[in-house]
Amino acid sequence: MNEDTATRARRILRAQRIETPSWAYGNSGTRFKVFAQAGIPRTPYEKIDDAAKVHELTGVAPSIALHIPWDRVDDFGALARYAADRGIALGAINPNVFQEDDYRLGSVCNPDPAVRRKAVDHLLECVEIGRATGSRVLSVWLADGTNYAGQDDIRARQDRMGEALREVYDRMPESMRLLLEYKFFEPHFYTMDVPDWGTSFAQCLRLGERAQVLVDTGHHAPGTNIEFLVTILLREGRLGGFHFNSRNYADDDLLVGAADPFQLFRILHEIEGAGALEPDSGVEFMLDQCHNLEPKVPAMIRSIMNVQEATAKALLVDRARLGQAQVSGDVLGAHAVLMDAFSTDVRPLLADVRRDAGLDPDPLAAYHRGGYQQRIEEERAGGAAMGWGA
Ligand code: PSV
Ligand code: MN
Repeated sequence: MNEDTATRARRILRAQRIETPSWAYGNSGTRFKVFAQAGIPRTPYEKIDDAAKVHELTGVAPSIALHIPWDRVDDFGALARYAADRGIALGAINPNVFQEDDYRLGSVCNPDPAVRRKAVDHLLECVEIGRATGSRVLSVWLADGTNYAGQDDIRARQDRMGEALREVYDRMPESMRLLLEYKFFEPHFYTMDVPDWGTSFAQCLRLGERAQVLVDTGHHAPGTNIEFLVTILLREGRLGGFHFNSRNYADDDLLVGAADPFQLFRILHEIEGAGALEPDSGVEFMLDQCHNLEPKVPAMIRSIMNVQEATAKALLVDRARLGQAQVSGDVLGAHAVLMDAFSTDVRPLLADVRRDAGLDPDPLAAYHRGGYQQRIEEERAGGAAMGWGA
C-alpha cells in the first residue's frame, strides 16, 4: 500500500537534516560595521556548543559546517569527538582562498602559478581535514574574477581552474563530494570565474560524478528562477546541495524564508517532485547566513523552522490533482493546487512532529525559557569573540 500524504510528510519532516554554518555563530556585519554581540563563541569548540543547542531543540540540525582557517584547531579529530559527544557531527569543510593579499588576482585562476599552487595546497589541506573529521563534503567557493575587460584571459582562467580542481578531486576519498558554489558578482564586478550554475556544472562534468553544483540561494541576479535551475540540476544528478539564505538585493545573507517564503516553497516543491527530500538523496541542506542584528542561536532556530515550514507545505501538495490539472491544461486549477498547499498553516503539523520526537513543540520558546542565552552571555564575557575573518 502506498504511504499516504500525511504519513509521508511526518516521516520526511522527522528525517530532514539541515546543517548550520559555524561562521553564523560568530560576530558578523557588513563592510560598514560589525556589531558585537554578547555571548559569542571564542573558539570553534564554543561554536559547536551553540550548534548542538540548535540541534537539541530542533532535532533536525545534527551537523555544523566548518570554514578553514576560521575554525582551525590543532587536532581536528579531537574537535570531531567533542562534537560527537554533544550529539552532532562536523559537516562540510569550506576552504578559504579569498582573504589573503596573494589572492588579489584570484586563487586557482590566478595568472601566477605560485599563487595557484598555494591555493591548491590549501584545498588539499581541507581534503585532509575532511578526512580527519569524517566530513563527506568539500564546499568550494572561489572569489576569483576580474574587474575590467581585458584584465585577464577568461578562457585561460577556466583552464587553470579545471586543472586545480582536478588535482583536488583526485585527492578526495571515495566518500567525499566536491560541491562547487557559484556567485554572479562580488568581490569582482566584470567577471566572476564561477558566476552561475552553468559554469559550475561544466566544471563538475569534467571532474566526475562526485563533483556537484552548490546553489547558494543568495547568489543570483534579481528575478532568476531558482526552482527552474534546481530542477535541471536534479534531473542531471548534479545538485549537490544548498546554502540557504534570503536576499532582497544582493548577497544579503538574511534568514532563509524571510524575504520570500514563496520562493523557498517553490524550490522545495521541485525537490520533492524529484524525490530528493528522501534522506538518502544526497542533496545537502545547509544554511549560509549572517545574523548581523539578531541574536545568533535563536536566528538559527528560526531559520530551521522556516525551512521546515516550506518543506511541510511542499509535502502537502496534492500531486495527483496537480498532475490531472496539468495534463488537462487547467492552468488556474494547477496553480490553485500549489497555492492551496502554500496557504496551509503547517505549524500545528510541525508542532506535532516535534512532540512525537520528544521535542518541545515550540523550539524558540524553549530556547528563551531554557536560560542558555543568559548562560553564554555570562560565561563568555572574557576573551576574544570569534567573528568574520577571525
Ligand atoms: C560567499 O559569499 C559565501 O556564500 C561562500 O559560501 C562562503 O564560503 C560563505 O559565503 C562565507 O563567507
Ligand atoms: Mn554560500
